[in-house]
Amino acid sequence: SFLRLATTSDKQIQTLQAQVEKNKNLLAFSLGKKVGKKLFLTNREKANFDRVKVLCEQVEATIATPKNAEENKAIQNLANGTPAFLGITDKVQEGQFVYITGERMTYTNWRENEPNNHGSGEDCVLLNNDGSWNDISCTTSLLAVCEFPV
Ligand code: NAG
Repeated sequence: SFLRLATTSDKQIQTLQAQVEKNKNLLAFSLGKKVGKKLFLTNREKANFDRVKVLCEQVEATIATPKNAEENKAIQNLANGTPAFLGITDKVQEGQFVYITGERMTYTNWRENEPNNHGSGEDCVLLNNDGSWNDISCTTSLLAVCEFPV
C-alpha cells in the first residue's frame, strides 16, 4: 500500500532523548543549581507559602526541600541572600515538622533556639541567608524556590 502510518522510529526517539538530555544540561548550567537528581530553580518571585506551593505545582515541581547539607547549600546559593520557603511545615501537628509530601524529616539545619513557634505561631520554614532554618508564619512573603526532578 502507498498509505503509510506516521510512526516514530527508534532512531528518531533516540535523537529526541539525546536532545532532551542536552536541554536539561543547558537549563542546569544556565539557570539552576543541580544536586544529584534535583534541579533547584527560582522565578525570583516573593510570595506567601500557599502561593509558592501553587507556583511550584503549576510547573510540576515541589517547594525546595533540602534533604542533606549539599542540597541546603545549593538552595542557599540560588537564593543569594533572599530568605526562601522550604517544603516543610508543622501545620498538621504543632511541633512535628514534616515534608509537605508527608514523610518524616531526615535532615534539619535549625538555627540555635529554633523552631520556637514565635508570637502567634509559626508553621512554615525559612532558609536564612546563612543556610540555617527558622520557623516562620506561612503568610510571610519569601522567595519561591522549586525543585525539579531531572
Ligand atoms: C523573630 C522571628 C521569629 C524568631 C525570633 C527569634 C519574624 C517574623 N519572627 O523576629 O521567627 O524565632 O525572631 O528571636 O521574623
